[in-house]
Amino acid sequence: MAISDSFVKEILNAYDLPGTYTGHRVLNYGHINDTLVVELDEGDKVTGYILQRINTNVFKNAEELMENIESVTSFLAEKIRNNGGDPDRETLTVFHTKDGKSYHICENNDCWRIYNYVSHAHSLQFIEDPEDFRKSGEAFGKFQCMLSDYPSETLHETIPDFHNTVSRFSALLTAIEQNLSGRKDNVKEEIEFALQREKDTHILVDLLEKGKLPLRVTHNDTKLNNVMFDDDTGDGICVVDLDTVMPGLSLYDFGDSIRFGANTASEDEKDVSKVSLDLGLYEAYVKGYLGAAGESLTEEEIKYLPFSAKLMTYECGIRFLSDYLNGDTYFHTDYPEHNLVRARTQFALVADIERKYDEMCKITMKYAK
Ligand code: GN1
Ligand code: MG
Repeated sequence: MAISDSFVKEILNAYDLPGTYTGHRVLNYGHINDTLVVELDEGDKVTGYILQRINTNVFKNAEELMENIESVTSFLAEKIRNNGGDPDRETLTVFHTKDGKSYHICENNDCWRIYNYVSHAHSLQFIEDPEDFRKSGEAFGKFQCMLSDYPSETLHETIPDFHNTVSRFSALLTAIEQNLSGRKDNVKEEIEFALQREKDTHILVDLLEKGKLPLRVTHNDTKLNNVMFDDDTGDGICVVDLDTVMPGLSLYDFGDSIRFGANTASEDEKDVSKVSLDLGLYEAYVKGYLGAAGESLTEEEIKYLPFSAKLMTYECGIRFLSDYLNGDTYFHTDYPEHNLVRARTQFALVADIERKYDEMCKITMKYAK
């Protein structure tokens, strides 16, 4: 994504931020939105801001999306303030345009928003030290707790059925049936792998329907790179990427974190023999997450933690596979087989989780109180 300075200036012009624009850099980690850090020179200091293009193909209603984010971040800011924390570093803040809007629509119809840039902090794409993963578990556990009394009925469902694995499975069946990309014959093995596990897709959805798992306000996209770590302490200080904060299951958040962070390979590793579930990392996350959120979780939720890791990995795999079959219309891709490579890593991880499942259950119970 190349964005010209004049384009950035056009967006900044809609806002009333102090200082003179001196340049920007691209942050290219997400698969959905485009993100830049822009710098404004205020004379005695330079302030960074996050400038982000909302993917309106994925988030159809920017108004509702931003309403959710503004109200969740104000709620969090107040809690952080009351706890003696610093809301400028511990949560996102949405800046308003000169005419009071939470996003700006450019002449070309692009939709952009501006957030504070969390300074003296960094994100991680890969875990090297298990302690970092424990801290990320702690950050998401705390996030979950802080939102436990948020009135969930006031939130819009920014993407309906986002983690409904039964719907995701039926979307896969449609993608196979339609074969819009004509690639179906390349992925017979992957399709077979996905179809064999259909029964898993009903488990959490059924428990929720029967009232055996509580509906909470959850993040729903708890990838490692959605936590900002303090440069000095290494603590996970701020949870970002709040587009999918909606009512959901705590298990979606736990499972998705494991899927991404406890994999010994990256999400788009081409050599699937490098993919495996690192039990040490699994343990580190369980420890951090249960340490921060444990009290608020039910026995049933804790019992399904290992399963959620398998299910969220499977779900992500079938989403990548569906997008590959549909002709790469959803996730950003860097090369034609990118979604297939991603689907393969997810399925390899599912297979490894199946092998290590009993061990994962034992580890989980060790930290359950
Ligand atoms: C997308 O934007 P990003 O990269 O944080 C996706 C997640 C997937 C993830 C896979 C709104 O997240 O659901 O798990 O890619 N977000 C959306 O890496 O679909
Ligand atoms: Mg995201």
